[in-house]
Amino acid sequence: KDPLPQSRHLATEIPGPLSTAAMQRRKEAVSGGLGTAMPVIVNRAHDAIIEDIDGNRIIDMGSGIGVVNVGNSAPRVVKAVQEAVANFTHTNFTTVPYMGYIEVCEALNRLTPGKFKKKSILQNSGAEAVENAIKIARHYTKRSAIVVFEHAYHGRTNLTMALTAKNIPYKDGFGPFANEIYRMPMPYSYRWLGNPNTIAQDALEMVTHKIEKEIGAHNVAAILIEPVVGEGGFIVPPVGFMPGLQKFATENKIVFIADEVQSGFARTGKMFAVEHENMEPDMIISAKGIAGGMPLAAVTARAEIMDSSHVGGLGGTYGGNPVVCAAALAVIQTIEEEKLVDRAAHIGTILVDSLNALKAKYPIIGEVRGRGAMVAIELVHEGTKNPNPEAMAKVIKYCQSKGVLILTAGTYGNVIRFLPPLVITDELLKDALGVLAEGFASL
Ligand code: PLZ
Repeated sequence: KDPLPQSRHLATEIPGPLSTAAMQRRKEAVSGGLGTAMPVIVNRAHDAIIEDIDGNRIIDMGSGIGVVNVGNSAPRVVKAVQEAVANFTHTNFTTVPYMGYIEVCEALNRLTPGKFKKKSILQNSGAEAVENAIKIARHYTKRSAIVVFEHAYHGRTNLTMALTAKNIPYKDGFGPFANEIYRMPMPYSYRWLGNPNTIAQDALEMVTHKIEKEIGAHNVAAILIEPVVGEGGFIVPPVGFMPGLQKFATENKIVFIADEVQSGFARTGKMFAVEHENMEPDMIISAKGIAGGMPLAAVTARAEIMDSSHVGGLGGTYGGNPVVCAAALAVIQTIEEEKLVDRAAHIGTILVDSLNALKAKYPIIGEVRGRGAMVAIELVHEGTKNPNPEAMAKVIKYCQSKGVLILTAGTYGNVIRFLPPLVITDELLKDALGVLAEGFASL
């Protein structure tokens, strides 16, 4: 098969006639509860280019929501999956174990920060891993309260909906929700009303005071936080906040859990985003980037926490399926051999420089923020901080019409987020940013 050229190409209008016809079939056959970011049908995708069925080549600035960090159909992943599936498709790890599962756990225990003995468990989705993390922390501490934050996203299952902050679209009408979940203020620097110079300390005092007075620290099983808040709009907690929180957790025998589903696996210019503050969480949740698009998620924690459940207390039919484990091992090899952690930092520099130049020109860009190749801009009305989702929608639509796929985010629906595959060439990245600049000029 011809390799897919890593360049943008418009063969038709976007969406083209074949995609438009297929989207009509989708409308008839598929639940209306699912959204569509870009109404084209993919034919194939390699590295940072998605080719649709009309022959358009689209630059992928979203990586399938931060999943194909190693690129779409990365060669090592394709080979590993093909070999694994030809060997055996499934036994269930708790029925007849296999080496791939063990090796992925060994790799996670090695790659996650923390100079203590760790163990892991594998699941199918980020939400399922978050559910397991909470189960394990509750079992270990024999406590029930869970502390989460404003703007958080942790999934769409019943428990993880309760952990997630935003009502529309994630929760509305889907309750009742699980109890014993307590939501705390998130120090969102751009929108913080207090003293900008003492946000981390002030927020820490506020949160720990609330935990002590409103819940009782001795009732708290876990504090769950995204080291870079993902769906909520790429909010980076101010430096010092998370380490302070973890110190409080440790003092009170609370399990400190980092949800690195979106921020992990090389995305932020570190293997895990907590490494930016030299943190060693008790527990880390991985998914998305871990297996190059194959469904895999994991919980990694201190061995004593992971071993506290009784035998048979944890499990699942597919979790850590052999084919998916082979993909994960190939992803880890790719990240290490292609030095994608450094590459993420490099991409981040290009993104931030280019977006800051745009911000200087267009006052509706209120803030440029993020870590590594996890960067966003927040759009506001000129001279205010009032969210500007209309401008966001127009810019995104313009980019799509020119063959650039860019994702959105944010509690106020006004954040444009950049999560390109880490193998994207500088040339392709700059082309996409050029189209984005045209999008702002077109407003
Ligand atoms: N934790 C931090 O970002 C998934 C959601 C897409 P799953 N984010 C993308 C959508 O609209 O459904 C996510 C996340 C963080 C957990 C999850 C959940 O991961 O694999 O989607 O279950």
